[in-house]
Amino acid sequence: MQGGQTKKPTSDAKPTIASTERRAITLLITSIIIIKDAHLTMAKKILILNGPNLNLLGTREPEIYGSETLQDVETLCKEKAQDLDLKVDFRQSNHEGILVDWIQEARVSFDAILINPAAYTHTSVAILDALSATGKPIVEVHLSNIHKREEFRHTSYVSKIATGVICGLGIHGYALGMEALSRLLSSHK
Ligand code: DHK
Repeated sequence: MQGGQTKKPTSDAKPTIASTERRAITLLITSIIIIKDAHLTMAKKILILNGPNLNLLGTREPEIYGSETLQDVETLCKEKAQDLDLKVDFRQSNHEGILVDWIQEARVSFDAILINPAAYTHTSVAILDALSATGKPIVEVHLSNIHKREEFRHTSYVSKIATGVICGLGIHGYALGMEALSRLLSSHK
């Protein structure tokens, strides 16, 4: 180079170590941003559990529990999940141990739990302990207003750990519970 001329960079010029490092760092930062965004936009998974006798919904004391079936409740929850961009897994069991196993599964496979423990609400320390061990947001839902009913239904073991409780609003309570969980999950990103 003479007379103050600067050398034009040519396209076949070999990248210096510094520029290679810069490119690698840019690539790394871009990948981190993409992975973080993907994680934030990934649909959250809610486990919806129903306890004993809820398989009989629609025919069981409709004056208390309503005329909708458990299938209707599942359909409502799946529609609500689409609106809220959530994934749901909807299950029912008449067996306490099966409900405990499913709650334990939620420790690694779900972000939150919506549960109608039915009669186990008032009796099950095992379900309370399993829910406590998840460390996840939990909404307890009841179709009927348990506080307007027999004395023994006024106590809920599950309420001792639940983030929130909804009762007395029929199957609409499930949709409200899902909205509450959606809000809780989006504020815990
Ligand atoms: C359902 C049951 O089966 C009862 O045992 C609970 C609850 C109330 C409900 O209202 O959904 O006491």
